[in-house]
Amino acid sequence: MESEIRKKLLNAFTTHQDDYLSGQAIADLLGCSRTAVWKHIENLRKEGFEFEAVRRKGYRIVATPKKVIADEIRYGLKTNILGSHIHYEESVDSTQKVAHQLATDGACEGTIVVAEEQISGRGRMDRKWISPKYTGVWMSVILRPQLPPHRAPQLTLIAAVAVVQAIEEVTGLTAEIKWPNDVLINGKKVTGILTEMQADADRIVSIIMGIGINVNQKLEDYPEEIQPIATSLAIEKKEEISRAQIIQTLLFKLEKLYQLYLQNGFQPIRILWESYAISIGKNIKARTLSGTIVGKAIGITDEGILLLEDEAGVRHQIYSADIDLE
Ligand code: BT5
Repeated sequence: MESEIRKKLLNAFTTHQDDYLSGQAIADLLGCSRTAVWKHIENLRKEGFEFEAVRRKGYRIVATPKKVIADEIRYGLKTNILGSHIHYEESVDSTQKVAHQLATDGACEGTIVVAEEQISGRGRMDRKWISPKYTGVWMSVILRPQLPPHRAPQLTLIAAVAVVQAIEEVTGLTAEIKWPNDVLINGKKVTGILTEMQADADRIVSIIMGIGINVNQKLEDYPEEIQPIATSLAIEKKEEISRAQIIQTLLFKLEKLYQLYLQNGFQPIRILWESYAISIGKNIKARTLSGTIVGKAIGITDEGILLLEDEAGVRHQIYSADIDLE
């Protein structure tokens, strides 16, 4: 369907959500015949919109598509770079895998990969990320910062700040960050971030920033073992949330923070990150590959590394770990 007509039609329905719109009113609005109106409505039905049609009253939208079609993300997207290319898939192994391939093939900065479902969604260290169909934001963003590889972990922290801000703006819910890559609401995980990179010895070639946000899952949609630790925006807010709106707001926040970071370095991000972090100032247990360290989380360094002070007052720099709050 021509995009202008589609936009006008959807606008008319969303501004008259509880009323019926007569075929004639729509025809007048679009400047077309009533037969053409019927055709446009049929096209929207094919996209997954559901209408109730009542004689002498007209049409009313009763359900919007479950899909986050690329168009829905594009309209109203206020970014310059992020989302300039949207690669949309119904089902993938992992959006990370698709994005890696696109990046290798030369995809430009800001290209995003969004899927309705991931069959083998990935967490860190080969763990699984549960990504059921039509429920969450399963997205990978390709970035090409001109930076040395050791700065890549900072990008995970930027993503976490952007997620917290986007969740807050769209839903009003307060989310918190657990170092390095978890976003929690009421102590349960609502988002995981996986930052991977392609790099030469001295510079980043591309960053593949994977973000998984649980949006409309119900608790029973999760396998039993993660039910105690996972939540979704809909569970917390007690209403369905638009995934397209989450993506748009997230990309907007992410772009702003990314530009701030490229211009002014990590310091301003660090301050924001620490203001949203739950673990800072608390006693934590850091499970690293080389052992477990218990102590107080002091903050993060300008590199984005976690600083932990043990009982003897010795400071440890934690590069990679799973954190338990004591
Ligand atoms: C993460 O790993 O939290 C990173 C998750 C990144 C997912 C995104 S989605 C788009 C892109 N494409 C991908 O394939 N991945 C990225 P980690 O910190 O290792 O946490 C993984 C652990 O979180 C699992 O072992 C489970 O315990 C738990 N988990 C799995 N699925 C979950 C979900 N949907 N919600 C909450 N917790 C989950």
